[in-house]
Amino acid sequence: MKQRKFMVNGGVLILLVLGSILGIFTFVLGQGMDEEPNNTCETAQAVGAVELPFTLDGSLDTPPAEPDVDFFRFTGVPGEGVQVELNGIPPEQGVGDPVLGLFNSECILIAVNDDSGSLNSRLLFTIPADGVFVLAATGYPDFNFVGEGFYSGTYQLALAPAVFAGSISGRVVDAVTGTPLPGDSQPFAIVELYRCSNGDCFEFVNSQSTDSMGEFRFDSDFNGVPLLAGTYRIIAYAAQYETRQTEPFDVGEGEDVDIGDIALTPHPVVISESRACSNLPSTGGICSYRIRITNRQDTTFQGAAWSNVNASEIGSVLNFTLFPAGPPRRVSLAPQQSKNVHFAFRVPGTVQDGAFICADAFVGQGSNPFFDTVAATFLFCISKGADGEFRVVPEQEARERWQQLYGTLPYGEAPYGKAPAPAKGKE
Ligand SMILES: [Ca+2]
Ligand SMILES: [Ca+2]
Ligand SMILES: [Ca+2]
Repeated sequence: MKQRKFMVNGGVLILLVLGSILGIFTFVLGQGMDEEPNNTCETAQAVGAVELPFTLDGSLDTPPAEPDVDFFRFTGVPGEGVQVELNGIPPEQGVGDPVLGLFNSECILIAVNDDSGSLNSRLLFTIPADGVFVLAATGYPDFNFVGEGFYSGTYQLALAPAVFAGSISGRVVDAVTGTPLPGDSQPFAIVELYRCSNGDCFEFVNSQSTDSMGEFRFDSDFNGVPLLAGTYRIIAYAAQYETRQTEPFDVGEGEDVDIGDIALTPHPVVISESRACSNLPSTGGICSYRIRITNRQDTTFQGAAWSNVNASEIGSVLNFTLFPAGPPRRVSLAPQQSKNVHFAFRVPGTVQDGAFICADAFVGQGSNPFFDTVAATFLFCISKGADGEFRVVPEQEARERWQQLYGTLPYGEAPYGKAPAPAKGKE
């Protein structure tokens, strides 16, 4: 068994040396080499202290024989930044879809990366306080690092010093009025940070809501690791605004970059404010509410507005319902004009306690408004409490409960619109 492993490694070595001599492979032979057995964190191959950059060549012999996963134990200066790549190379014989793991000296898994821009893996971390870190190389989908990956082949583990940036900050504003767009109330502005490499900016780094002044500041990725120096792009979106992405920009070592204002263009027609219905007694009653529609164009707007009521935990056989609050209302607005539109629906006292009843509103234009939508927003929710009364749920609580129930942001707050947001990389 041991001999077989040795032969595989020997074969890899010969292949790599031969490849280097013949110039078949464009990569440099690693300074370290995978030595079996190293299949558990506890029996990790001791690599010790190395000077970065450092590379190590290995192979996964998984399947068809017994499982293979490779653990390597390193030491370094606590707090120093390290960037590790696990690349399946050369392309023909390389591990097709590697997975990289980072463990601490107690063999507790700290971070995992499957794909980073390609099927190869990359992790960024700071060396723990005791100066010890263990890296594990395996193949997808062996996220438990027991050697049950679907891929075998050769790989190179490449460690390099990580050069950290300071921070990236800015502000999101309305392109027409210049007003800051807050993230903690309407229109719930959100910024996403992507890292660029090889001309693409698809590597998701982090996201946050802007604060009440429309401002944001990133100083780490979503794992809490400081930002790498490099090139970034920000995508900003807010309810009833067109999504916008910045041009790529550079952030140097230790640099704090303020990219200034990101101006979002409002949709041509917006539902600018709303008034929820008042609390209702346990016997039920009419929930009557209002929205304000504003035409932000320099041309007349013709269309229709409608509102849907969406309720769950109502105690019926289905336990949920969805219906329109009356017929759609015709809307005609002169340039920059605003108008109030009223809706109402009757809530029976028979719905069960705990019922969660929400209303949204849509505006569509032209003669096919249902299919030519220009504005949508979540309005409010009322809930039947233990005492049987229907009360308006505070906005933030309503949004959170909506997300729990339906698994998405409420209508109008998702990044709709024409500017496409890039897909988040599988992290
Ligand atoms: Ca191996
Ligand atoms: Ca191994
Ligand atoms: Ca992968």
